[in-house]
Amino acid sequence: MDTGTKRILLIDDDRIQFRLTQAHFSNFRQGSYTLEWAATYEEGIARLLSGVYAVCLLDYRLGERDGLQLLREAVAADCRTPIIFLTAESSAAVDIEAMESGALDYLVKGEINPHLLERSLRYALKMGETLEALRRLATQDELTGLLNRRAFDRLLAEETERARRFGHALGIVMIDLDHFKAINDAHGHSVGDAVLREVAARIRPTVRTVDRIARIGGEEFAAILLQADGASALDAARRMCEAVGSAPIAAGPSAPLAVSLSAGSASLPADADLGVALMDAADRALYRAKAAGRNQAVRWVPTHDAGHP
Ligand code: GH3
Ligand code: MG
Ligand code: MG
Repeated sequence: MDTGTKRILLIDDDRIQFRLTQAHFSNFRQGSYTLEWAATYEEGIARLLSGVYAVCLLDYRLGERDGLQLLREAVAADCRTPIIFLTAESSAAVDIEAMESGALDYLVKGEINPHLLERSLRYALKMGETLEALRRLATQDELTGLLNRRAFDRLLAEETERARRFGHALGIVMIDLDHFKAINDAHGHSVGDAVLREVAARIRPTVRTVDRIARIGGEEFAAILLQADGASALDAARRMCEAVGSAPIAAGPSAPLAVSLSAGSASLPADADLGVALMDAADRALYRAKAAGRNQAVRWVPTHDAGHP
């Protein structure tokens, strides 16, 4: 756990509450925290979503708008900062609503003392870490650290929808390692695993940080490329081929292994209208790459399978 000073954000339209909270902070017994203050809804949400705060203390009353609204907006924006909700008086209805909307804890303002506040901060921090670890477990491929199949499917559905709504292009690349079974057979499963890890490490830097790469099967990978049309998706597929095929992989006691991959690319809206159809188009292009001799990238062209739906 990080032991450095933690930045805590207070979103509250009341300066007195800020002073009071600051005074509580100076009475903490352990842990090093600094308190920062946002007095309005707009400033609060912007600073919260910046992601630099360890915990956010969010007041129910925020001028014209209320903290529940801000809480829901933050959660909808995938905010990862733990939020502790502050209510003016013991009001069970608001407390319950806050917890159900995504707050990790709540404090009743009149009852707050340094001990209670410190305890709640520590609890929110711990709970936030646990949630983050669970999130990682649910979305990450353990072997390579890439996204897993489940996360990939969800992202693809979301990004397809977004691309359609905003009229953006969306590229996809499907990858399958060439003759991977032979590597396993000749060198063993653990060398195969080491190869898979190195392949992941090599293809990750070939795309931008906004693009997402997943291991969607044993020796199969896929990439979602934001705002990439057919030509740039093919470019990315070629870079991945090159990154893996251009230098042998040292994955065990024997000499470095020559590894290659085949890739198929497709893009929205040119080649498909739905994520599933997009994957299917790229898969067919991948099949063409295999049939054409492997170690290459092929872009989906509809005429390829004309007459063979
Ligand atoms: P092709 O060029 O036609 O794709 O040939 P291939 O041998 O790669 O194709 P195939 O699908 O027949 O074999 C894939 C092999 O990948 C089978 C399996 O032994 C291996 N494999 C699948 N998942 C894993 C894994 O997690 N670790 C290791 N080491 N091997 C795996
Ligand atoms: Mg395969
Ligand atoms: Mg294969």
